[in-house]
Amino acid sequence: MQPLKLVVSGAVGAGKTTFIQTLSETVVVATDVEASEDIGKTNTTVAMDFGTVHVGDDLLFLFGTPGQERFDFMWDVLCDGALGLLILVSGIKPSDFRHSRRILEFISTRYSIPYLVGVTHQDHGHAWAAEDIASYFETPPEHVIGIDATDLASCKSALTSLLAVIAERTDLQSPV
Ligand SMILES: Nc1nc2c(ncn2[C@@H]2O[C@H](COP(=O)(O)OP(=O)(O)OP(=O)(O)O)[C@@H](O)[C@H]2O)c(=O)[nH]1
Ligand SMILES: [Mg+2]
Repeated sequence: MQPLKLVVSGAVGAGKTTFIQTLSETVVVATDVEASEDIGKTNTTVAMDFGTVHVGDDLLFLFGTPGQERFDFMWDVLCDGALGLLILVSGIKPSDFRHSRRILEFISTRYSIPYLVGVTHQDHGHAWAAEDIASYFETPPEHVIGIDATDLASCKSALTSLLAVIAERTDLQSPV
């Protein structure tokens, strides 16, 4: 069976690399290097992350994009043929919400693929909740989920929700 390709995107530090590292059953191919400018953390992804995970009999390929805008050209490379998109937003970085919303609008329009928004850092007491981000992004609340990207059960739950969104969209597009 063909592996299913999913893309994980979002702003710098949203938790893309962490999410893929938490879920992957194989050693993650990561391209993190020391950031050459002040982005609020030491390392950043410059090309992609790649990991794999099974859900039932399905093999999923997880591709993570870089967060910095200067690497936006990687989106075309990584989103080609993708079945679904997970946009991660850090729930403790409200200063990034506007940029994250732009990423969601740009990427979902350009590639027209089903998406789920994951609000990370839910293990921090003061993180923004999924329903608040849904309202800010003007996105149906069922398409936004809170995540702790360091926790396997939480990442699996997000993956299951994304697969449900993909299945829902596929059903809608199937000829009757
Ligand atoms: N506690 C906690 N830490 C998180 C969570 N998500 C990410 N982090 C931490 O946040 C930092 C940044 O996470 P990364 O996974 O590198 O973020 P990224 O989106 O890949 O960032 P770029 O590649 O620079 O765009 C790391 O120290 C992670 O451990 C979360 O849900 N909970
Ligand atoms: Mg990264």
